[in-house]
Amino acid sequence: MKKVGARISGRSSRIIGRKIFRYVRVTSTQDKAKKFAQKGLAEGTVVIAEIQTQGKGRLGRKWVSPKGGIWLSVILRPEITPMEVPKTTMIGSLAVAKAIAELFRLEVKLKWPNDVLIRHIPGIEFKKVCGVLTEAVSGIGRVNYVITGLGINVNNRIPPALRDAAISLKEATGRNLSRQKLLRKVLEEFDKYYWDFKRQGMGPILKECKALSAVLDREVRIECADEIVEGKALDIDEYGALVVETEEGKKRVVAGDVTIVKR
Ligand code: BT5
Repeated sequence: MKKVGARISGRSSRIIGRKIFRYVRVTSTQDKAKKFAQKGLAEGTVVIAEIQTQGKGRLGRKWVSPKGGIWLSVILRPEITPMEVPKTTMIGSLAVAKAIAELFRLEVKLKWPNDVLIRHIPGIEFKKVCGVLTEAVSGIGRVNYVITGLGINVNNRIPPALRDAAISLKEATGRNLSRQKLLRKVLEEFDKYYWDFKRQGMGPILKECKALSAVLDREVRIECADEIVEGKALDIDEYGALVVETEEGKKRVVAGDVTIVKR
């Protein structure tokens, strides 16, 4: 594992990205960031790599991470309970969605709980451009630290097996993009929303997430760890849970994989 230009600092961020550790190749930026967090490195520290050899999705799934994308993890130390951890996923995905929308004028949506989707032509399907992975280490009733990982397909190639559901920004815009510019914008947005969250809680952030939601008001099928929930997605509550109107009444779902049921 090679470290290049570690500790690039001096940006005007308040928290996120005050220290950035850059690597050419790592197993996963999540693991690097976790080690740094255990050593006591500050909130806002970012670990970024050109290539991940064992990029991680949720539930032990793989995240394809070749050269050309943005693969990064951020150390957060919010004063929250374990139940509130999904809030950090919302903050991270909103930051990416905003950065993409502003820089590239693409239509963006958030697919609960952790995907950012884009489309470049009206009428075609939205596809996944970014996935967010949040891992927390908690003590009794209190979160010790959170590692929020952002995987953004920028100029990287998408393997054929994923092309039905995944897209890169290069494909959507038709050109090679500056990863440095996007990285700066993502960290800036993350910093802004995280700062807002610390000062005012989730209120305004939740409102923005709901406005961009791809699932609200839609008929959904959610595969959870031990059940399948079907019904109409009614709301996202302030803990980041999805509220679904099912045949048996309202259900609150904390995590799962959503399929939007087309009618
Ligand atoms: C996620 O999981 O979407 C979370 C992805 C987080 C990746 C970042 S990169 C930096 C940091 N370091 C890591 O090791 N991870 C984080 P999930 O919702 O479980 O989606 C995983 C599924 O997305 C896979 O099973 C594939 O179907 C699909 N997938 C894999 N690679 C992809 C890619 N590059 N783009 C779009 N979809 C992908």
